Amino acid sequence: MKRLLITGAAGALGSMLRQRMAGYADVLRLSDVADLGEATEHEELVQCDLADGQAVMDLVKDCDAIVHLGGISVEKSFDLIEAANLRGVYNLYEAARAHGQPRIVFASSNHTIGYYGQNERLTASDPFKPDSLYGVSKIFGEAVASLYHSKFGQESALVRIGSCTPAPTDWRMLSSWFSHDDFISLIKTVFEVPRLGCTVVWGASANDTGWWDNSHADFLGWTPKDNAAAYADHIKTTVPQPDKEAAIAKYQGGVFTDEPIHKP
Ligand code: NAI
Ligand code: 15L
Repeated sequence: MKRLLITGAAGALGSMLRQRMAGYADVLRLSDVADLGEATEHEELVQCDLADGQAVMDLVKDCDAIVHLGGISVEKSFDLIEAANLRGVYNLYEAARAHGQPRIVFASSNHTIGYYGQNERLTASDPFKPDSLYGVSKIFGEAVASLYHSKFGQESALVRIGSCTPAPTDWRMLSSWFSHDDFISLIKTVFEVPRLGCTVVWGASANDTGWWDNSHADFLGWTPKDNAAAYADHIKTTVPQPDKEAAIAKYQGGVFTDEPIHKP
């Protein structure tokens, strides 16, 4: 691959991918509204706001594939979410349409379905149950991806990421954890399979107590390798078990269900 674009490259997952995906493409084009530091030899740095349509149009030019991580990643006021996550994702898909339709990994979220109980098991066909305006914005992103697939043939992976961290750190993450290695192997699979379509993938490792069924996406040939169960003894002996009525123990989206509607 010649040029891979990563948006949100100054963030937690973007910084990880900046390191771990170096060498996957001839050039990594890294973008964020925040400062990205110094470019290495095989990097291009573009500081821009995803809400700026012309800037995003220029950003996507000449890219062969996109990992779209940029945007608000927690619950915030509607104004902030509207600019970065609604307008931002529209700008990205319009730019992709203008520039040869590179494949897109869209970082969706478990907060699209966060109000399901932790005693429920979901498939990709289950209806949305967002737990926040943030979750609603990810549903909007998935809908834009679906529209551009039906209308123009744009291919995307809609990765409903659980909790993508170096290791699980609480009881909920024994089910929602997505290891960095598994995320990277998924991204590579998405860019290498002959046919992607517009496919939802639950972004979770092979956790013993997982909630989400990825069998609809078996055709991708992707299998997560890590399992949060390897950390279960450590978590159960070091992290107090939450009350079963607490949001973090009751809902798949955890504490996001406790969030108010934020005002600017
Ligand atoms: P993060 O908040 O660390 O990174 C997001 C980046 O987007 C930040 O560097 C921020 O400056 C940038 N950004 C925000 N608004 C922008 C705008 N208007 N224009 C350009 N850039 C903007 O989030 P993290 O954890 O790295 O997550 C990356 C993506 O994955 C996010 O879209 C998040 O919603 C999604 N995700 C992450 C999960 C996780 O476990 N880390 C779980 C589910 C989804
Ligand atoms: C997300 O969507 C957030 O971006 C991340 O910060 C975590 O809160 C994650 O979900 C999670 O649910 O653990």
